[in-house]
Amino acid sequence: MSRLGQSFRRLLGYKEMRLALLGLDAGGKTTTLYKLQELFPPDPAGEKNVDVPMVVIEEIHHKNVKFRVWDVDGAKRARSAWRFLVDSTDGLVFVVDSLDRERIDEAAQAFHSIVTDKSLRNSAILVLANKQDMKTALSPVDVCVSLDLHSLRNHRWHIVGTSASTGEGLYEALDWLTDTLNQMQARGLPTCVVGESGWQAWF
Ligand SMILES: Nc1nc2c(ncn2[C@@H]2O[C@H](COP(=O)(O)OP(=O)(O)O)[C@@H](O)[C@H]2O)c(=O)[nH]1
Ligand SMILES: [Mg+2]
Repeated sequence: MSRLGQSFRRLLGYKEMRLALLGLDAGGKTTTLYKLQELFPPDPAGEKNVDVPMVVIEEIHHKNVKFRVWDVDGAKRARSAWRFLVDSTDGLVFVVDSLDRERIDEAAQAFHSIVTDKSLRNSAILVLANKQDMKTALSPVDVCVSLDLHSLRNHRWHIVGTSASTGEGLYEALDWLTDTLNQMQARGLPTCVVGESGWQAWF
């Protein structure tokens, strides 16, 4: 966005939305978070880098939206806590390690157990088939089939092949999310659920 465009945005005011980055450990969540922050830097005055146990929170800006992005621990022992951390989440970004064929079913199971949680019933769902820079990666279509995304009936969802290392796919991914959430809100649809998981919207 041009400087002039940015100044107008500031006058009009940004919307604030929350994203949760979830997925098995080592899929590329933290690498994605910092690549997103490089591509979509936050306002210098914005708050950033809040660390609480299991979560790193960073801000990114795209179009008219300031996103607070929660990078949540994906280790097995931490997954049962995901549902307590997704209060007020407008967009779920589920990062899949497309190289890890052995754990693709485990990723699918983890995905479905969180996506059906009532705290995410209004959220837009973005799946990143990450590590596409590697030749042996499963394609986004393979990941879509493995996660059985077509079975999702009550969510707006999208899948993009990405590389958190190179940034490939991240513009398309964030564009989809920003445009989808803006459209939902313009139609008066809710994009999150507040205060049902027991974890209050502190951040
Ligand atoms: N080749 C490749 N490696 C990646 C990519 N994203 C992450 N990695 C690597 O995968 C490992 C785990 O990444 P990390 O972001 O820590 O995963 P997290 O546990 O989900 O936060 C690290 O060694 C990263 O460098 C990617 O798109 N391509
Ligand atoms: Mg991490």
